Amino acid sequence: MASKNTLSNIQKLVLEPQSSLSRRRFVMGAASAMMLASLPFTQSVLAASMRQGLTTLSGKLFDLSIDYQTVNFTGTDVRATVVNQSIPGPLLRWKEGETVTLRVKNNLDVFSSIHWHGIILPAKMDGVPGISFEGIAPGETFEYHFSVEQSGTYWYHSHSGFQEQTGMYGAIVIDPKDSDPVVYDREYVVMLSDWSDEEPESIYAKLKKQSDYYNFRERTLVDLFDDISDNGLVNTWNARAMWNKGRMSDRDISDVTGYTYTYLMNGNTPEKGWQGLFRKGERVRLRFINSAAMSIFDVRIPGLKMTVVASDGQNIQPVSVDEFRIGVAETFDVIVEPEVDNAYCIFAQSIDRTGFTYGSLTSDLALKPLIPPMDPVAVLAHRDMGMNMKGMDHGSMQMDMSGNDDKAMDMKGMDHSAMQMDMSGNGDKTMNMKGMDHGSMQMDMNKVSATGLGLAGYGSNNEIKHISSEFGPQVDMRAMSPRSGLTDPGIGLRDHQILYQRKVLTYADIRGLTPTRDKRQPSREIQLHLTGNMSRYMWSVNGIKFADAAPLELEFGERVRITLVNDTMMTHPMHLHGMWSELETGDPDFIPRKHTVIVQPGSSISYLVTADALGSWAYHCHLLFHMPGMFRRVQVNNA
Ligand SMILES: [Cu+2]
Repeated sequence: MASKNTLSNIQKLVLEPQSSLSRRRFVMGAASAMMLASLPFTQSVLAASMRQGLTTLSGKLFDLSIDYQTVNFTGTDVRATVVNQSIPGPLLRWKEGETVTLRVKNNLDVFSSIHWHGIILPAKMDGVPGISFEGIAPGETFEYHFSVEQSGTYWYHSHSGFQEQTGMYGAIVIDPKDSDPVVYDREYVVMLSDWSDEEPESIYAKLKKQSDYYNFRERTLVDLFDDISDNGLVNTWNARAMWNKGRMSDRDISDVTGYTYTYLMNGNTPEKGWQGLFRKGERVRLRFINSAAMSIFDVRIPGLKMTVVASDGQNIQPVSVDEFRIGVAETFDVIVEPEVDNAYCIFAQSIDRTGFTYGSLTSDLALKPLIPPMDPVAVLAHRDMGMNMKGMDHGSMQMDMSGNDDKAMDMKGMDHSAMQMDMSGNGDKTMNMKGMDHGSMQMDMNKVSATGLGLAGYGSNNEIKHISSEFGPQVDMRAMSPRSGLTDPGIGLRDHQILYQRKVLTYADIRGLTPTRDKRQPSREIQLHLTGNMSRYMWSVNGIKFADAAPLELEFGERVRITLVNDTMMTHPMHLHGMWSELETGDPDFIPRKHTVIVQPGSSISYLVTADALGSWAYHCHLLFHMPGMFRRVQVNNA
């Protein structure tokens, strides 16, 4: 581990918090200004682009069929469920302002459905069985018909059973009605997914029986002796006792891992690798979509800076990064500008480092890219349990230091927890949160509204409350002092700036490109806790699983804040259908709109919602096997 030789770097940063922060801001600001200047609103050049494995369908009328098909990704023939005979299904290309009709024929012997993820449309076209329609019966054709009021990168997938895991997903690209503010010469969709030869029902049953079935990264006796020699017996014992008491594993990052999953890029296994061509000097737009059932990916292209230009289909102020985390169902568009002939590796490793997929962006199809090794597996720390670092004993601090994550935090674990995170080079102090001792320090106190809610754009000002339904055997953890989910690059990425000089995207970096549409203050706030009992593999919201929960009622037209508090040790990508989730990243004038928001373990995050879509909508964790429990119906009623 490199923990010792990075100490001095961390200390240096800690000593110069202000200068390093303002310098980072300056650099970012300058880069953004430059990008914007070089991005006049001119027509983008849509060069003839090659998409291996993705068939593109465009126009206004689409015939899609859902079928069983035998596929072979690993050497074994397995039955898949597919759209138009391919995995992924066809890439659908729409145009903003047009009306599309999609006739979807279900040839399975069970009900099926297609949900258009991130598309704003009438409730009955949303495609969620039991919420917005009945589902598509075997042998039936359902006709979806709606007008397309947005542009960008999206995707579609089945919302029936676990069909998504067995191949039912595809990309959607919507060309803007007017000129595209993002200029590029060539574009590719990069669709990431996870494939298993196991039936999803069998994976789920195994998790129910033994939640760590796929986790082979539990600590071993050898680790124990390493810890003791590094940290001493007492400290190690204290640290271990805490984890054991909670019956939790500090390496429990993913429920389902590379043990059963093969990670795919545009339907290609890592053995095959996907290839995209470029000519040097071109601006290449890569539209990343995470269409996995259960896998969160960390993406980078060694040797190339990525300028993130869109998040969940929505243009953002360009941010230059070396790496980003993409939660299940999120999309990010990036621009890369390779200046030399080469084969660059588009590398996507799973959050738990049990596997990866890759493709190459190459000037010559004969060239093979250098595939980098995966980064070390992260170890969960106290902060991931939403614990305040204050008042922790030295034993626990020691434990964190033995890991390969969180070093910046732990160095200062003694007091200024909020500032700590910023020192890792990814933070942004100006919008810090609740439950943190120094969060309020940076906030302009005048900006706190009379209602006590906190102003639009800045997130919640309310206290974190664990309500009575959160107590019981169905919940095995509650975050006592949840951190901000904004400034944290996430487990396993926090030290990448220091160790590898990789700038990792955080939500705090995201600003909308166009001004906030609804500038109203929220009239109320809904605090929702993401809860679970890990060892029983039970997932819920506020301790109540979907089957027992009342719907969440919104009044048509109201502006509401939703604050999500993650009381578990897993990262949950939360997806609200039908309406935008306007992430409060600290700039009320340029609030970015998302459809899926990652909530980091032991952290909280807030977004605003304008309830402008009548009817019944789904709201859930997008991890397929969390969805049965961690799900709510959202009902938007006429006032
Ligand atoms: Cu989840």
